Amino acid sequence: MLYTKPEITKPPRTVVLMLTSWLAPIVWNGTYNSDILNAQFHQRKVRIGLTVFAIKKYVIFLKNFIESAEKFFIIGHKVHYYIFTDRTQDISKFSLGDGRSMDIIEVKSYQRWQDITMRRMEIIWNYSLQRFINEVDYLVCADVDLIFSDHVGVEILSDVFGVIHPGFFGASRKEFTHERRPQSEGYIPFDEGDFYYTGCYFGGRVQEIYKLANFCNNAMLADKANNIEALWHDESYLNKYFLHYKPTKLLSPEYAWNYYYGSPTLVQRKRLVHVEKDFKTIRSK
Ligand code: UD2
Repeated sequence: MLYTKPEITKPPRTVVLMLTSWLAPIVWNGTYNSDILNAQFHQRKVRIGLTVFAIKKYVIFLKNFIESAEKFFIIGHKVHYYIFTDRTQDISKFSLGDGRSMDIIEVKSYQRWQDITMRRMEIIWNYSLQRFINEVDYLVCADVDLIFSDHVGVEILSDVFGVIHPGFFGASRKEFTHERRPQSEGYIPFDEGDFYYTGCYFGGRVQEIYKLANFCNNAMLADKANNIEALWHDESYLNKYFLHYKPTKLLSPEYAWNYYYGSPTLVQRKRLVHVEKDFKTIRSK
């Protein structure tokens, strides 16, 4: 395979951080070569599971999510979709590309939207042992109200990856909306924290996601027992996990963009973008 030799004195991007202080790469456009990565991952014949929850009215987002994933998500590798829903009858048939498959798994719903979003961790943890570990090598876990709008490939894969939240990549620690009450398991003091990670997208090897989901679920249950709920629910517990168990790769906000934050030049591509939603309607019964 022919490609340009890497040059020690010529980093591909100079205006963005490409490596954390614990030596995890931060993935930005222009910093990697997809051909090399694809060849490496093909040699290992990796299988990737993509989990997504579409509970109650959120089923309306599923069609665009899957159809866009079929265009852009880890094309050319084995991908298995795990759709968790309480409305199996409302899920239409999808036509999937070669090497791609899908399971629709019925789960119960919760009354409060906060419980729906938080309980995803319990289900991911449970299924990691029951199924995922036997079926896929990596898991990617995403919100359903997202659309893939550009290439998302194997460059995202690592032992455990998190995504820098689009609203906070230039923010100070103080501005991070971490949980600040010491009574909560999600608590992060003002002088700690590396990045603010989005709750809408994370992944890694199944064994690692098992640990991550177990931590977040236990933190949520402990808080529930104490009658407290972290400010941003699963996102707060995820941020706490990543503070102590640092991700081995970080994805730049290209990988979870929200046009609410405009279109800064640093973010050259918007690969996965948020769908605008009317919170009141979509979260009502
Ligand atoms: C943020 C996070 C989200 C989660 C949540 C917790 C971002 C972009 N997303 O999103 O990951 O941490 O905050 O407060 O930062 N869902 C259903 N049915 C429901 C409710 C939720 O299926 O009735 C699922 C669905 O996959 C949805 C996800 O849970 O995408 C998160 O819920 P949300 O999109 O309403 O949360 P949001 O936008 O506040």
